Amino acid sequence: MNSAITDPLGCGEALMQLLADYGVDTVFGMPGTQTLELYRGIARAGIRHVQCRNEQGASLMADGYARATGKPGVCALVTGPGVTNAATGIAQAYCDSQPMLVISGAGFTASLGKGWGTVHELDDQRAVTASFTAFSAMVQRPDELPELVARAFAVFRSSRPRPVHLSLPWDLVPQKAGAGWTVRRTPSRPQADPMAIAEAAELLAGATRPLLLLGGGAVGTGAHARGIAERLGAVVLTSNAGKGILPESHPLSLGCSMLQKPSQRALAEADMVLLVGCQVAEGDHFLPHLDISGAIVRIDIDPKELIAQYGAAVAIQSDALPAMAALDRALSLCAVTKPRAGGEAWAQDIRARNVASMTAQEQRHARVWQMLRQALPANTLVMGDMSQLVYSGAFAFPVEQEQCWIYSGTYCALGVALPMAIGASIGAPYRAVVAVAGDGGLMFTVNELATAVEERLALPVIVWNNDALQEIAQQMDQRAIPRVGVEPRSPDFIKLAEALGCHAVRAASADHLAQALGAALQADRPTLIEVREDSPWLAG
Ligand SMILES: Cc1ncc(C[n+]2csc(CCOP(=O)(O)OP(=O)(O)O)c2C)c(N)n1
Ligand SMILES: [Mg+2]
Repeated sequence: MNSAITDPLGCGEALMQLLADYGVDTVFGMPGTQTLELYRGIARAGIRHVQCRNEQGASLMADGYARATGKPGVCALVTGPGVTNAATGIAQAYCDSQPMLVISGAGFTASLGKGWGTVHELDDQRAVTASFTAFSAMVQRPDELPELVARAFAVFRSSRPRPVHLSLPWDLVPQKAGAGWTVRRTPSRPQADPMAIAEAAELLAGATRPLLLLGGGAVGTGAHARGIAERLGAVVLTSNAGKGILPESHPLSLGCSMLQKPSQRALAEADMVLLVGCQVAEGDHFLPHLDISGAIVRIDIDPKELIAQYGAAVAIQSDALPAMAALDRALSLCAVTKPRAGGEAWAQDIRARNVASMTAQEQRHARVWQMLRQALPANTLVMGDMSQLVYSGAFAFPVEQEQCWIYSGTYCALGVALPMAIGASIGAPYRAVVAVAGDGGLMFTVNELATAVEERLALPVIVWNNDALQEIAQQMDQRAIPRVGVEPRSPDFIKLAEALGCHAVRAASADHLAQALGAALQADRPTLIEVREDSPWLAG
């Protein structure tokens, strides 16, 4: 008979019930001996559990879920290898400011740090994740947990979101929880200082060649970004995380083209840059430092960002939405309306020079992205891996909406696209989600196709196959380094995907690719679609 229902609740049950009360409906994970009582809690709270094939998949799925829903992705891991396997996904979420709650086991309290050779032993598990989490805590007593969970949700909802890791010793999880396990109110978010907004508005109003640079922190501010840009006749550039905040067909848009030299020059030539929720991170432009010589008005929720790398003339610590709304209003009240024609002509010229600067290889990539654009719904969420096709997609795949393009160029870890797409597809089942990965990148996490099959996800997984780790191979060629370690033998992707339970097809023409994508989005399982770079139908 069922002896699982205990009253009062054990810590594992109380924790999962509390998370459900905070709105958690899904946990990505892999159980083990030390987390059994957590799993009793998952079952009791009615939370959906998605079983990864390796904990790296769990943390990446949690990240993908967070990006598709705006809610924290949650993973449940065993101590030791569960945590170290998951490190890549946690560190990526840290780099990209994503909310993630990592709950893991830990050894017996008495054994922690002693080096007794306990199973899954790590000398200091808290320290392992401390450098890529907002905070990492080894829980000492059950009554600490409600406050730690509240603190995690304060990070997720009220400041720059980042992962949080709670380690639960084996002997703590079954203990009686006690009272006080209730949801605590989330703190309000920081709002811009009106004096700083007035100063920023005055500076921007005096600009002759203004440029807006929007990052992931500016998501949700599209209407105000558009209002400000149109009022100032400013051109608008985005990072990968900000792609689509302004529809890329807008005449003032430069799209997500920080990789392209003419856009980099525009950034250097602008006399005023409004930089919103954007790190200007290397992963977006592949340079040690971008040249920004104009004065900078910077808006960011994190004070560290406001003084990082590029000094700002006005540095506004705020949630981006109220700051952009206030700036838009301030510019409208002082009736600033610059002629848009100058900015539009400048944008048109930069766009034309960006197109002219594309290499033959980038043009081939652009043809693929045009085909995908035509075949996919406008709000499709594309998860990109670290493949040359994806680097070009930043500027060659036009989007009209924000949060349709995810490329994690800062942590830049191969293999992330497939598990992130699984998490996104689970979080947003009504939305088309597509993973795009190279032949090298896919092999890092190809095992998670089994998870996608189990979850019956209508997920197209596009493999860009050039039989090489081509980005690195070409860098070796350029430096006359012999090709060492860049031509791994790939499996037959079609057979591999079929063996894991997927549909699989090799695209034989543009029409075939479109038809395969259409079918994949309606299927009862994932579909691997192999696109070979040397396909004759992709030749110009
Ligand atoms: C975990 C990890 N290891 C190594 C690298 C270095 N790296 C960057 S791109 C790349 C090649 C990727 O090959 P593939 O996925 O086939 O894409 P392609 O460049 O061929 O389009 C490598 C090895 C990385 N980014 N991440
Ligand atoms: Mg490759």
